[in-house]
This record gives sequence, structure tokens and C-alpha cells, in this order.
Amino acid sequence: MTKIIADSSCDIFQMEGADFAAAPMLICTDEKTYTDDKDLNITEMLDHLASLKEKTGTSCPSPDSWIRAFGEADTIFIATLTSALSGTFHSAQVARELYLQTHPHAKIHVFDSRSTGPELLLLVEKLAELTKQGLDFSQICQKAETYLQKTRLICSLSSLHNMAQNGRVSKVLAKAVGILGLRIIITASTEGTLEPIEKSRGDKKAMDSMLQQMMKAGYSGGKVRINHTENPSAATALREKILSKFPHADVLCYAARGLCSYYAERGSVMMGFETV
Ligand code: X90
Repeated sequence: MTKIIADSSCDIFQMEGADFAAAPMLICTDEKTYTDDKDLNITEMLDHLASLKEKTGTSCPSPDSWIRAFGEADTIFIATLTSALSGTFHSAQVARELYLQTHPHAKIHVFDSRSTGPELLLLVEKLAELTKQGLDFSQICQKAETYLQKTRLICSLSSLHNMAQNGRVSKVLAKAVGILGLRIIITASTEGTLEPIEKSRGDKKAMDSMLQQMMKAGYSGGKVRINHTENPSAATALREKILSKFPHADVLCYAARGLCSYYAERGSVMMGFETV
């Protein structure tokens, strides 16, 4: 049996027509730990986080949690958050080693997406497509790694507070963004770190800028996945802009789940897309 697994930063917990499972990330406060699964109430979590003065944080799935997601599969493809900003990839590799001790014939590959959110989702969808084609393990690994070279992530964020608080961006950069109405357009660098592109004022200009930047990055009508944290109107506006240039493009918008909501914060829009 073949299984596709990702951490919950891909924003989905099930997938039609594929044997898929998400290993939940955790969002931690002093009094409570949120599990990023399908039952997590995002609005409630964001409200609670906004009311806190204390430092909050996240943690990656434990090897145990990954192994639970494996079920009893013998062919496993795991896609994770960027190893440059999270221990998720490492934890998945430990899970792989442990599982191989009890399942010596299993085949397991761990992909470091060097990204997260909608770009990770594109990888998961590609893995589902490749497994359906009946290719063998090494072909799937190779094709998926090649695919990953051609997908990109661009986001509009209005706060970097939680990224800075957890040491994932500099405090100086975070301060520069925390001005009302200001959006920072960022991308994932090839190393899988956060790379600021430009600043813009308000969602309308930010969505225009995302479109421009995706064109510049080589988008020409491929698949696009867009998540938003309580900002469906900006995400829909971006989708419309893309469709007005590429009417046949496969562009989906959806609400971000726990991990992306925590780091990208309220008002954010994250977009993963294919380039040529
Ligand atoms: O606790 C952990 O190990 C999780 C750490 C996750 C840190 C990165 C989350 C990024 C979420 C924010 C903007 C996109 C930045 C993209 C850079 C790859 C989304």
C-alpha cells in the first residue's frame, strides 16, 4: 500500500482518490497546546493568541506522530516544511529510520519542500498524480524532486510578529512591517528561507504585486493554490486577476489551517504556483 504524508502546513487533512494523511504541527501557549488537525477552530485560536502577552510557539510532529500517519503502508512519500526554518524534515527522517527497523522492506522518501503552505500542497498533489500513474518508487521520487524545482511561493503578510518571536526572521525586518496597512511581499528563497521582495500598501496593491511577481518568476498558466488567513476577499481578487490573464488556469482558494495561520497571521495570502 502506498501512502502520501505531509505535515499540516499543507492545509489539507484528506485527499480525494489518494491515501493521504497529515501529521499535525502544534501551536503552543503557556496554558494550552493547539493541535493543527481538522477540528482546530482557527478563529478561536487567533483570537486567543491575540489576547496573550506571553511568547507563543510551534513544534513539529514527533517521529511517533509521523509513524502513526504511516499506518501500515510499505511505500511512503513524505513532504515537509522547509528544513531551513523547522525541525519537521529532520523529525520525518527519524521516523523513516525507526519505521524501517520494523518494516525493513518499506520504501520511504522524505521531500524537503524548502517551502510550505500552497507550494507544499502542489507537491502533495503531484505525488498523488504520479502514484496514480503507476510509476515505480524511484521514478516518482525523481519526478517529484524535479517538479519542486519549478514551483514557487509568494505571500502577502501584514505582520511578522510570530516569525520574529520564534527567531525565523530578524526583529528589524519584523518592526518595519508592523505598520498599519502595510503588506510585505515575500517569497521562499532557494534555500527555503524567507526572502522579502517588496512592500506595498493595502491588499489591492499587494495582490497586484503578487501577480506581477509571479509573472516575473515565470508563471504562464499552470496550477495555482492560494490560501488566506481570514481574508477571502483578497484571495478571491488575486484568483480573478490570474484568471483574467489565464482563463483556463487551475486556481483554487481556501482558508489556511493552523500552522500557516499562526506564522502568516490574519490578513495574509499565500500563493504556490507552477512555472515553466
Ligand atoms: O515549529 C516548527 O518547527 C514550525 C516552524 C515553521 C516556520 C515557518 C512557517 C512559515 C509559515 C509564513 C510565511 C512564508 C515563509 C516562507 C519561507 C519558506 C508561513
